[in-house]
Amino acid sequence: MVQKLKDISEALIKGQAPLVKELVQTCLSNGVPPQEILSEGLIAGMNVIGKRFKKDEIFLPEVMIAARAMNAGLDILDPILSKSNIEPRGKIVLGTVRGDLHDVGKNLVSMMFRGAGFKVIDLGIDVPDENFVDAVQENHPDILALSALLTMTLPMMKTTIEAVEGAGLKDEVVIMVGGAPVTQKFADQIGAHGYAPDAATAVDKAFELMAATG
Ligand code: B1M
Repeated sequence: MVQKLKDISEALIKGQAPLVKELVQTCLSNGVPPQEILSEGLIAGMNVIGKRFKKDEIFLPEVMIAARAMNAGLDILDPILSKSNIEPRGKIVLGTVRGDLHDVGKNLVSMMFRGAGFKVIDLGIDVPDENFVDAVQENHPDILALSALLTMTLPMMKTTIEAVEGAGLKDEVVIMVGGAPVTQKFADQIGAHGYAPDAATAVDKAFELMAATG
């Protein structure tokens, strides 16, 4: 079965979604624990993709295709994992801020987070401040992750953080921001706890921030 888990990683790296699906099913039918399939098959494969992407060895299309294959596997494991009460590594509320319709980067970040074992509550695009606040109140996430692609929508990150603060939730959740026009300096200026320039770094940053806040 160890070979089958390696096969899942390989198929994911090659972006073979139907094969990933089939291999995950086979492993489950053979009694491999879903957590093992997730960590040693899917996450192991996605880690390779994340590293290659970071080093510019592969590019966006390969990442998106691999992410789709990852999701094909996750779709099968998701209901089983939640049923068996296996704790996710953390909970993240994620969305693209108000006025911004770009979702490719956010989706990629979401897939990377999911690939690293986080439960992601994805609010979608054009998300008003109050929806972020409601989602934090309802879900008690470890991290609130905001994405923006337009210079014009950057101020919405600030208003969202102010809304979270206004609702008395700023000390309860770590706020992370990212997207092409976002910089570390901007993140500091608006009072975000963390910034990541890309999807692979976003995962590292999420773990770092969670470790720092205990
Ligand atoms: Co728009 N658009 N767009 N667009 N668009 C840009 C962003 C732009 C740079 C193009 C340009 O002019 N060169 C420009 C913004 C300029 C600026 O403000 N500085 C722009 C503009 C102006 C507009 C419109 C205003 C155009 C118009 O209507 N006149 C309009 C605005 C609509 C709106 O949002 N209200 C608009 C519309 C659109 C489409 C709808 C056509 C389409 C979006 C489709 C979709 O998302 N479903 C679109 C697209 C595709 C782009 C470009 C071409 C590509 C964006 C993309 O998907 N990149 C873009 C030009 C470009 O980036 N080259 C452009 C790939 C993606 C993987 O990268 O999103 O950067 P990215 O995500 C990265 C990182 O940023 C980071 O990780 C990701 C992966 O590594 N990241 C995070 C993202 N979120 C993160 C969160 C994190 C951490 C990291 O933590 C929470």
